[in-house]
Formats: sequence, C-alpha cells, structure tokens
Amino acid sequence: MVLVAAMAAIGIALATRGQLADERTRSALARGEARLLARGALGTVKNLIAEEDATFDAPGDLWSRGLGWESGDGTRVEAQITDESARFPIETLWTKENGGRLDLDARDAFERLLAAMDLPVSTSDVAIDWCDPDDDPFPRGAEAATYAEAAKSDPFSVPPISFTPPMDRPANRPFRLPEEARHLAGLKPEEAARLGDAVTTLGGGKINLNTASPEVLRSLSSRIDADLARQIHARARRIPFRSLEDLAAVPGSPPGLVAEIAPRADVKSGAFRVRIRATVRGEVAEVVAVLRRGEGIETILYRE
Ligand SMILES: [Ca+2]
Repeated sequence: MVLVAAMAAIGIALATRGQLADERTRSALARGEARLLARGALGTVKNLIAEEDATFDAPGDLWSRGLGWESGDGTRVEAQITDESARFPIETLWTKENGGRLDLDARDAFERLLAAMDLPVSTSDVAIDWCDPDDDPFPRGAEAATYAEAAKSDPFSVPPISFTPPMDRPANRPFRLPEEARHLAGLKPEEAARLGDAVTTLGGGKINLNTASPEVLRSLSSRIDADLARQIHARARRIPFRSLEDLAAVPGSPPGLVAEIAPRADVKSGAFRVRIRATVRGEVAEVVAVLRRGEGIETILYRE
C-alpha cells in the first residue's frame, strides 16, 4: 500500500516536472519569437528613416508617428521613434582636440539649460569634474571623494543601471553615454531623471529647432527667454523650420540670433532613438537603439 502511494507520488512529481518543462519551452520559444520580431521591426524603422526627407526633421514627419502592428492572437509590436537631437548635447562640454579642454560656450549653454529646467546650476561644475582628467574638484563640483561620501550616507544615492558598469565616481573623460548625466552628484533622483531625459551624447552635437523642448531651446542663447522659446516651439509644430534662417521670422526673434546659434543648432536630426516592444503569447522583448544617418542608417547604440 505504502509502495503504491509512493509510486503514485513519484508519478505525479514526474508529470508535474514534465508539464513545467513544457511551459518553460513554450515561454522560451515565445521569448525567442518576440526577440526576432523586435529585431525585424528595427530593420523596418531603418527603412522608414532612410526614406524620409533628410533636409529637415520635424514633428508630423512619418517617423514621429512610430509604428505598430497587432495580430489577433496577441502578437504585438510597437516602435516609438524620437529625435536624439531634440536633447542637449552634453558631450560638447569637453572638446576632444588638444588632449581635451572645457568648451566655455558649451558650459554657458549647459548652465542656461539647468536654469531653464530649474535644476541646480552648480551641476555645471559637477559635469566638468566628470570630464576633466584630474581629481581636484571645482568649488561647486564633485570628484571621486564626493561620490564615495554620498554613497556612504545613502547607499541608493547612485542609481544602479543594468547595462553599463556602475558609475559611482566621475569618469574623468568626456561624456560618452547619455545616461552618465543621471549619475552626476548633488541631484535628487527626480532631478537626475529629468536631466537624463533632456541630454544626449549621440545626437551629433547640434540641437534640432524643430523637435527641442522650450527648455532645451533656451540653452541656445541668453536672448531666448521663456516666451520666445515657447514661440519657437509652437511655430515648429505649425510650420517646420526648413532652415535656420526661418528663425528670423518668429515674432520676438532678436537681430543676429540665427548667426549666434548657428554653431549649436540645426533643423534636422543627427540621430533617432528607437524603442521597440514586441509581445508574443505574453512574453515581451524590448530593443532600444540609436540610429544615425550616414552612408546608410548606422546603428550607433543597441540594447536588448
Ligand atoms: Ca575629474
């Protein structure tokens, strides 16, 4: 009797294990399919961008609407495309020539961005310390010792990220990845997140007038106040800027503004950021990529 019960128990255990293995196989298959779909969608997005008019890029263009497919059985793919050049190019703070040095114009522009976003302007010194090769902090800056001290008092002060090495000290070289800005010392998590969303290192170094937020537009000149920034932003949504000269037609645009901002502004995108989410039988695969127009469409960042 005991033997029969034991045999039955083993039988049930084996059957359950078999079922679990089946389920695991099914999920693994669905995950694999989702991954393939996401990669395929990236190819479609590349074609879409390749076919776009490259003389200017503005809200309302085909790319800005993204892509989406859905089949009856719950298979779904969504692609969201944004202009990387809508963000402030934080890598311009530190020039690459002559072994690297601070670009004073870019620093002034970054400070205008911080002020427009209501973020501590001292973050500018922290960002310069992040780039400069030495470990001597600026008066309002932060080097390795500041980060170590902050980590001691609050182990969660440096937000962990999964896809890059931990950034718990300054890199002491120019910004390479957009998310480095989220790790600058002295920012509250909410502030770090907002700054992280407003900057890039992959947009090609210029800001697209057509897609930038009013805050990013204000970084371009001290003569672009909140009102003018809103005017420029609203105009880009009605009639895209086809050249920088179109800026002169915006009401309130001061004389010489076009020439002043020309080194840091453009009307087209330097790169696009694509977020893809594919769902197959409840399993999800995500791809984030940054695509640049070059000879063809080059992938300059890829994560899945
Ligand atoms: Ca440094």
